[in-house]
Amino acid sequence: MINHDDTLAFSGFTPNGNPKAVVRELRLRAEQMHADGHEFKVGILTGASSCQSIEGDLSKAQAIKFRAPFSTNADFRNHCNLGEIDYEDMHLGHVAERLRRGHYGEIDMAIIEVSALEEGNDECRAYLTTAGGIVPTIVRLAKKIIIEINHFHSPKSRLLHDVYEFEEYPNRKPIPLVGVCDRIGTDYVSIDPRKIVGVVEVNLPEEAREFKEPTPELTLCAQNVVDFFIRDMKAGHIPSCMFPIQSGVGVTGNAIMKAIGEQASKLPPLVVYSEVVQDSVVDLVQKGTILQASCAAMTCTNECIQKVYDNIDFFRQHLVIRPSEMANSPEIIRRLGVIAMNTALELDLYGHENSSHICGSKLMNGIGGSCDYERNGSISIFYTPSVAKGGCISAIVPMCCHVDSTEHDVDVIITEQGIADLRGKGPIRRAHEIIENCAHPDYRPLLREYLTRIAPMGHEPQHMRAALAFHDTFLRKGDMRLTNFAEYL
Ligand code: 0RQ
Repeated sequence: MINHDDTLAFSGFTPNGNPKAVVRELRLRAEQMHADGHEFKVGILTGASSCQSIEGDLSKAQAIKFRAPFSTNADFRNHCNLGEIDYEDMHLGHVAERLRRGHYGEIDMAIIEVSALEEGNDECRAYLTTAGGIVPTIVRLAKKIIIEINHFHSPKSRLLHDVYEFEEYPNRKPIPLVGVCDRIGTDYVSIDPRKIVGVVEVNLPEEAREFKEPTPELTLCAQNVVDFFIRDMKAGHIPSCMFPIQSGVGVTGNAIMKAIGEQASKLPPLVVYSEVVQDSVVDLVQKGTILQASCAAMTCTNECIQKVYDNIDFFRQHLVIRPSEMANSPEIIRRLGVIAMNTALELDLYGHENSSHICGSKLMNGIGGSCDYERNGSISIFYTPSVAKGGCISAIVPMCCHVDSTEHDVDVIITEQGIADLRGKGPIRRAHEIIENCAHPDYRPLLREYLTRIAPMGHEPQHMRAALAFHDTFLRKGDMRLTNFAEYL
C-alpha cells in the first residue's frame, strides 16, 4: 500500500508516540526494492523529531526523499549532511497549518499509534499514546490510514489528552485556552473509518532516549537559572507566583529541569507549558514541585511512562498532552507569559543564537519548537555551557555562523559562568555583558580584542573578514583558542 514517492505522515512527537511496527517493515521493503533495482524513497512528516526506526533506519536505507520538521537522530544527521535528504527544518507550531494549506502536497498515508480504537460506522475514535503531535490534522487530510494499536500503552493514556485542531484562516477564532491544564477539546481523535486500510496490533516499547547525568557545568547553569528567577522576582519583572516555564528537549534541557527541581525550595511552585516533558518534569510533578504541566509529548523513558500509567488518577489532574500546534501556539505562549528556555550551540556578542548548524554548514538537529517559544515567550532565555569539546569551541563567538533566534528574540543568556541580561541594552552594552558574564575566561581576551580593536566602528560592529575567525580557526586548527585576528586583517 506504500509506494515510491509517497508522502507519509506519522503520529508522535520526539521519539515518543511514533508507530513502530509498520515502519520497521517499510525499511525491509525499501532495502528489498533497492536490491531488486527499483527506486524507493518516501517523504516523511511528523510532529517533531521521531525515532531510530523512522528517521535513523530509513535514512540508512536511503529511503527518505523529503523530511520535515525536525530530527535529533545521528544517522539522519549524517545522511542529511551527505546531501541525500531534502530536509525542511521548520517551526513545529507551523506544521499542521502548512499541511492544511497544502505546502507538503497530498498525504498518501497516515500511520498512527494508538492505545485503543473505538470503531463506528461513521466515526472511529482513536486514543493517542504519549504524544499529540499533528495527528488530528494528518488523519483528516490523509488519503489512507494505518493504525497501530500498541498494547504497551495503557488505554488509560486517553485521560492525558486534549485534542483540538485550529480552524483555518480566515475563520480562525481565539483559542479558548487560558490556563495551563485547561482542556478545550476531546480525549480522542476522530477518524473517517472509510480511510482505514489496516489495523496492526503490537506490543512494543517506546524507542525512548536515556539521558546522561548532568555535568558540573550544567548544574552550575541550572543554579544560574534559579538565581535569575529569584533576581527577576525581586525586581518585580516576574510575579511572585512565577510564569509558566518551557524547557527544550535534550540532555541540557533535562539536566536543567532536574537541577531546578533540586533548588525548588527557593522558588514558588512551578507550572510548565512546553512542547515536551521529560523524566525530570514527571518526577517533579509527582513530588508536587511542579503543579501543572502541558506538553505535546511525554519524551520519557519507558519506566517513566509506566509510572504515569500506574498513577494515572494523579497524573491526569496535573499533566495534559496536546497537539503541537496548540502546545507551540504563539497566541497561547504569549497569553500565558511563558518563560522560554532552550539550548544554544552558540551565541554571538549581540545575542543572535544558533542551535542548528555547526560551522555554518553541518546540520546538528534543527530548531524544533525553540523559536516558537523564544519569539513569543514573556522572557526568552538560552543556556549552554560556555565551551564544548574540551574547551576547543567557545559557545560565545563574535558572529554566529548560522542564526536561528535573532538578537531581538533573546533576552537572557546563561552559561555556567553567569547571566547576561540583554533586556534594555543596545549592542555594545550587550556585548560587554555577554563577554564578562557568560564567555569562558579562556576566550574573554580574544572577544574583548575583537570588540574594541578589530571591529570598533558602527552601531553593531562586525569586521567582515574576522567575524568568523573563531570558526575558521577551529576548522583549520581544531581549537578556537588559537584564533589570531591578525591573519584576517
Ligand atoms: O556533543 O556530546 O559529542 O560532546 O553538541 O549535545 O550533549 O546531546 O546536548 O541534547 O542538550 O543538545 C542544541 C543540539 C543541544 C539541542 C542542542 C556539541 C557538544 C555535544 C550537545 P558531544 P548534547 P543537548 C524544543 C527545543 C535545537 C532545538 C530545540 C537542540 C553536543 O538542544 O537540538 O531547542 N536544540 N528544541 O559538544 C559544535 C558547537 C557546539 C557543539 C555544543 N558550538 N559546535 N558542537 N556542541 N556546542 C523541543 C522540541 O523541539 C521538541
